[in-house]
Amino acid sequence: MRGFCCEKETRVEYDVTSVELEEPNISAPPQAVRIVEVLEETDHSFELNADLLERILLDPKVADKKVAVIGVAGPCRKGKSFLLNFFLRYLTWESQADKVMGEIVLENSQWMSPNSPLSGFSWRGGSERDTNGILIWSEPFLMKDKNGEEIAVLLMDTQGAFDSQSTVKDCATIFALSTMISSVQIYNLSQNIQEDDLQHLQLFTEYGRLALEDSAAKPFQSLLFLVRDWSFPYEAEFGFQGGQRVLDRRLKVSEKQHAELQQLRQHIRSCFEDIRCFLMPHPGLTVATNPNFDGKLVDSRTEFQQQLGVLISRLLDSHVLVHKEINGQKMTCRELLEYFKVYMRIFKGQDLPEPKSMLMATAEANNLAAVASARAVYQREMEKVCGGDTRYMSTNELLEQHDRCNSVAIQEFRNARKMGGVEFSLQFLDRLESDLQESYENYLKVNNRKYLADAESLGPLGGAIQMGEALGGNSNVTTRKRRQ
Ligand SMILES: Nc1nc2c(ncn2[C@@H]2O[C@H](COP(=O)(O)OP(=O)(O)OP(=O)(O)O)[C@@H](O)[C@H]2O)c(=O)[nH]1
Ligand SMILES: [Mg+2]
Repeated sequence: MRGFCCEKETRVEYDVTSVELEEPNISAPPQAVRIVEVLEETDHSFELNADLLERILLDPKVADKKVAVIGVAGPCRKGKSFLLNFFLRYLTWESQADKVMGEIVLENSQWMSPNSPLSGFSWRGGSERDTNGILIWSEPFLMKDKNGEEIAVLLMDTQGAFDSQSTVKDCATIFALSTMISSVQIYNLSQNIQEDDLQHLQLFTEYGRLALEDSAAKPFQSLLFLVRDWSFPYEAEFGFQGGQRVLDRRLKVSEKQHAELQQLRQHIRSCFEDIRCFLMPHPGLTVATNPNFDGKLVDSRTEFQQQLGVLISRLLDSHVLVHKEINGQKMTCRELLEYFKVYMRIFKGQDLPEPKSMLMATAEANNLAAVASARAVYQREMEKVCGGDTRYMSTNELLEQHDRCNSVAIQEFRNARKMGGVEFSLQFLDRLESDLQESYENYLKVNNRKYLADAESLGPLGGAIQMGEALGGNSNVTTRKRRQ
């Protein structure tokens, strides 16, 4: 693994800025650029800044090089952009080292530069979300992979999930896109891996999987659970090893578990080729709470600095760097661009179902269940009086029976305990009414067929009498308009 010497630290200026420009000109310094924007002011649609992405990925320096994409995603306000800036630092140092120092082995820790304020991807303290959409660093870094081939490394930052301005669809789309584009997706979590974290991962990856063509292969590549502020090193030590133990426990499937829990775990395992976990210590109160903290590592706990060094130098180690692959093919930057455009088109289109919050999904499910049992009540009651085995009855009589059974069924629906509130329920009531009307029309047809069959069995005279009755009494053998 390559290291860096102190000389470098004084000579090399970080060529980074925290400004996110939409349209950098050719000579602008490298910077974080927003390639996917969520139009929150209007309809929450997604816009790809294709020109910008083309300029980055079709740059002749990288266009036909294989690519690795490191993406960070997860709940908002948990230090994602902050972390990514250290990746940026590492890569900046390494690319400078290549230029200036050639193959000289340098001290590893110098890229951490304890007294430099942290810049690059926009980050900040406070409770309000910061990152919007998806950003990448405008200059891919060139590294050599284990075979000595040059590979372009892209860093990708994403909007945090579950902030107060994003819909479930926004969160699912951002997370899914990031999972589909990354070769290593970092799932950044705070304190622990909890069941709800796994449920969200399931929801988001399932959404991504829907957007992909069916294929036998696992759809996504490497997933790293990154647990920040891990406070139980006496149970599992910081780093990859302790992380693996926690992960094994969380993803363990046992027969004693409820089927739902087993399924969730199987789903996650089936989505990724490789799943790891890293436990990070707490960085100290200055990092977590001081509004004037500007990102200097010297203000963080030594333990945190050490583990940051371990994590980043391991993930970006050229011997283990994960190439971006799609269907088993290693992607070049040029190819990745095309995939990006296709994925965006899918997410912008109308084909994908709307992902829902857990409450909405549950409320919808139990409203639908209430519709189904009310419909069953209607059928049961109607079958008793005008089912296939019963005799023909006049249309008025049938209508009366329908009105009676309809009321019983509607009452059944109203009495059922349902989640989601009254307003939400109304659309299901509407649906029930239209289902019942449809059923009534079927009963009416069956009844009319009985009438014809009876008429035939009575012969020409009886038939004429019955026809006369029907025409005189109730010739209106038609359907009634649905009442509002
Ligand atoms: N407790 C804790 N705080 C951290 C850690 N790393 C960074 N922070 C702080 O977390 C705050 C938010 O950092 P950001 O990088 O902007 O967080 P983010 O996840 O990108 O936030 P959004 O873009 O809004 O989703 C900053 O005050 C950081 O100093 C960590 O490991 N633990
Ligand atoms: Mg951020």
